[in-house]
Amino acid sequence: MKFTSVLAAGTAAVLALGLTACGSGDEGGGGGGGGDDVTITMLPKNLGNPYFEASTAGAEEAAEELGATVEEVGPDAASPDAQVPFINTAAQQGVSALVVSANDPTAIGDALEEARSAGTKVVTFDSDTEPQFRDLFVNQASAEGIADKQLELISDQIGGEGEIAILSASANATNQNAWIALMEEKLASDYPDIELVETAYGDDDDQTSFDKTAALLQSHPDLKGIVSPTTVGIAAAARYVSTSEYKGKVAVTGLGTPNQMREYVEDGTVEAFALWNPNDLGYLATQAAAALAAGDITGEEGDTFEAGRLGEFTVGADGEVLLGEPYVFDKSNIADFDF
Ligand code: RAM
Repeated sequence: MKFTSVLAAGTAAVLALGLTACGSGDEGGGGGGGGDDVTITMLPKNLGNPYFEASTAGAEEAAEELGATVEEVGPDAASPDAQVPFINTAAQQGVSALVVSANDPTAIGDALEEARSAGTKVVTFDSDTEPQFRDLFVNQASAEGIADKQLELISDQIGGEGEIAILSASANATNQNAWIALMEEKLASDYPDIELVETAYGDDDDQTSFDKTAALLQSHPDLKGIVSPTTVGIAAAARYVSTSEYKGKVAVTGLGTPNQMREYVEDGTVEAFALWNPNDLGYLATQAAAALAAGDITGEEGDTFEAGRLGEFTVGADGEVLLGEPYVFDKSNIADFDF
């Protein structure tokens, strides 16, 4: 069941079912790949981020359905080459597939190449490498869709004019940098009265993001809004603003998880923000990894595979598989979600 179609149904009960109840049963019926000998290493940008905890839960659900095993490993800090030792270990262990959200488009490239030449399939999800380093990229939504949605949100929330800042994740993150580049382009062409005055980096670290929020607000006294395209950043920015003189004056939006943002939506700090379902993203990436490992697909454009409860997916250009489109959360619907 796709997140988008569940949302279209608009039923909280169905949604809860879609998000939580699908882990049980359906053994072996989930998709094409899998089997007892399929081993998958899940490597998020860093550990301790609820977003990746949700994607790993989705990976475990898919692995259980497929009869595969999944192990999550990862660094504490989301720095460019911190994932290299984990990739090397996975290659030495001879795992069937590595599912990785990249902290940098090239820094882990050599390690991934070595893993692939040892026979490990590589699926990037959430944040890609350059395409030559992996077999597939499972993308949460189109970069354009994600960029446009965040600009719509901030523009609505500041009345279409004024200074804004971006509080991003780490400076090299492939996903955030792609979205920011598109937001900059779109701002210039479609939002002439909004000025992006600074982009700061909180490194997907809560305290750093909190401190950078304070610094942005101090350096730009006319700031009307902060767009944070990271679940760690937006939660830290909202926490800072919620107890400050800026509450109700400076808009905070971007990409967040409902569980982390609920209190700030309910107390009026945050009007609306967006995301997709990270659980589904990890589930889909694991299904794709298993299909590659089983030889059901090679990652060529036009390849199709069954992804369990999410249905059939087709590999697009540049080895990309698309989960869906971003979804907006606000006071009217946030109580319906639990992730
Ligand atoms: C953080 C990470 C992740 C990103 C989300 C929106 O959890 O930076 O890569 O996709 O935010």
